[in-house]
Amino acid sequence: MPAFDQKIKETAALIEAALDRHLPRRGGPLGRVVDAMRHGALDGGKRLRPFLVIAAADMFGCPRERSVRTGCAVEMIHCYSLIHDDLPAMDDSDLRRGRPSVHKAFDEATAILAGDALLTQAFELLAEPATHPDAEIRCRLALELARASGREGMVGGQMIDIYAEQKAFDLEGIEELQRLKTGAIIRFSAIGGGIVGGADAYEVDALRLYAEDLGLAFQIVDDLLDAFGDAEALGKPVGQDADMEKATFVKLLGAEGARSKAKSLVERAKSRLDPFAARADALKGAADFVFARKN
Ligand code: GRG
Repeated sequence: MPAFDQKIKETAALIEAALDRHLPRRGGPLGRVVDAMRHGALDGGKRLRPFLVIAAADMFGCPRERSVRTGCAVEMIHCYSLIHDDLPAMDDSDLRRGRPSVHKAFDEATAILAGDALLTQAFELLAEPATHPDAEIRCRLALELARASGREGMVGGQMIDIYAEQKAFDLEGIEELQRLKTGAIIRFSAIGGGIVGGADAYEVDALRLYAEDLGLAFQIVDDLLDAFGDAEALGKPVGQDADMEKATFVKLLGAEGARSKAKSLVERAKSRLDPFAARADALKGAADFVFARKN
């Protein structure tokens, strides 16, 4: 197995174990929402966002407990967004990560509550002193994650996306939509790792520039996978964008145009990390991984 694949698998195992600890099973009616949270958050996913957090934090010698907690917070937000996105009111998907989506395995009310509880627990995790002894750092993490997740971030992007289904979007419009919908959480992952690791303002800025290019490349590859990928490898149906007549990078640029744009964004993302020299190898590997991924 290539060294990077091994590395991201090791991080995924760390995150899986930590999420398992943060979501202890319990009995009674309350236990049902915990089971649904576990269904949505455990046992699946590449854990790319926590990988970015941990790889960025490692560059500054951050203790693993702090970066794993920050990584779990961002993964909880990501999983909440997938649970809600799969609901009949949004993308209406029965399958996620090769398994029934949460509202199929449970029911819609439980899926809404499970998403809500993951969203709120993410901020609980960041606010707890074990994330960082300095309350100002914890507050900065919560502020940045709130901005990335909410009105001017992922939620705003999702709103535009739902509206855009009836509208023709140009390249600029779709870049703006994706900067919010998927880009904002990827951006948080890199800068959050820097913040929890004690990066200075200049270093956080370099991470931000890296992640902005990476987030866009990630979305372009996502569009390519939806158009040309393998449903089994993806763990979800393909061709959904075309079925819903969505504006995508593939539709606007063609397959080759989209692929070459993703490649040049990945190369530029890596060059943003030059100031960190070899310390940034894991983040550079993540950029290549995003371009080459099959799911
Ligand atoms: C419901 C508020 C709200 C927002 C939903 C991110 C999102 C907004 C919806 C997800 C729809 C989607 C499939 C978007 C494409 C990009 C994306 C987030 C793909 C899934 O992320 P991966 O590939 O998934 O990192 P894994 O399963 O590996 O974690």
